[in-house]
Amino acid sequence: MITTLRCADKTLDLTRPVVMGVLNVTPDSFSDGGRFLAAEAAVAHGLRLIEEGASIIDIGGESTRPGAAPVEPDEEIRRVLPVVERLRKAAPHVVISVDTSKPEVIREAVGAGVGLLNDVRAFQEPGALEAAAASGCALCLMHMQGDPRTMQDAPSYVDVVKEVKAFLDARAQACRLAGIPPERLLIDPGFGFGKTLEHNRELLRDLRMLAAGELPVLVGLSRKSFVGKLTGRPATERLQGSVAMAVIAALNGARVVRAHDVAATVDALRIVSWVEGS
Ligand code: 7PJ
Repeated sequence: MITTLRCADKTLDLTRPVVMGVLNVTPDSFSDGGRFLAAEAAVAHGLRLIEEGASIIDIGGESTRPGAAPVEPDEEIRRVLPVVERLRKAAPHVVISVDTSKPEVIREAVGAGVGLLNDVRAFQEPGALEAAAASGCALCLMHMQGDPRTMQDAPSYVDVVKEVKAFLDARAQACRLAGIPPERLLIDPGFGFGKTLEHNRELLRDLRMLAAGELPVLVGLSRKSFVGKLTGRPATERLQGSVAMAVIAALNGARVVRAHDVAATVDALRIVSWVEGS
């Protein structure tokens, strides 16, 4: 397995599982007295996540929650870029990631110095793969069935683990053909993206089927609705359930865990590293 991820001017050691902290910059997350204050508040939160032990900060300007509406590229750039620029200055050692599918946003983010491009559509939008290939950034390839507006209507698979793996293999191959070496790739089964509770269960239980390959696996389980279904808790009270999910994923080979509650997740992953003897 590849244990050193190349992220433009930085590298990330994945011999032990690390945490990617979630930093949403959608209007509902840091909305208050205007764009400048919103960006400052987002940067302050990002710095807190870094203090808590996040190795990567994932900045997202377009909600991909089930039913979410799309955002124009210019608007997404206005939300994300000031936060990328300020955070890079304030914390130059941390890998900054941007959660986007749009080539325009990718190019701006690369220019501002991000190290990782995280795309829930796995760089299938026109021009996205070319924009990503032209950077030195790492890419996270995620599986999704359908699109965020309708993906939870009726997800359907014959064999979810096989189908997700085949999709990720095909996207990794497309990346290689575009000149992106495997040292720049992460794969992600896309928990909750066009998946029923049972599909999520199979993917988590059989995560080794993905993690046994050469590419490191990233998982996003934090606060998702299936954690709510299992625990009966609203999004703000899903820390314990999310940490339990993170531990299972890490024991099954995940190398990057995307999380809102960074401090708790970092502690839990330390325990996993300890029991695995690394
Ligand atoms: C994921 C993501 C995920 C990756 C979101 C949420 C929805 N990126 N972006 N994997 N989820 N790579 O956090 O509830 O699972 S947004």
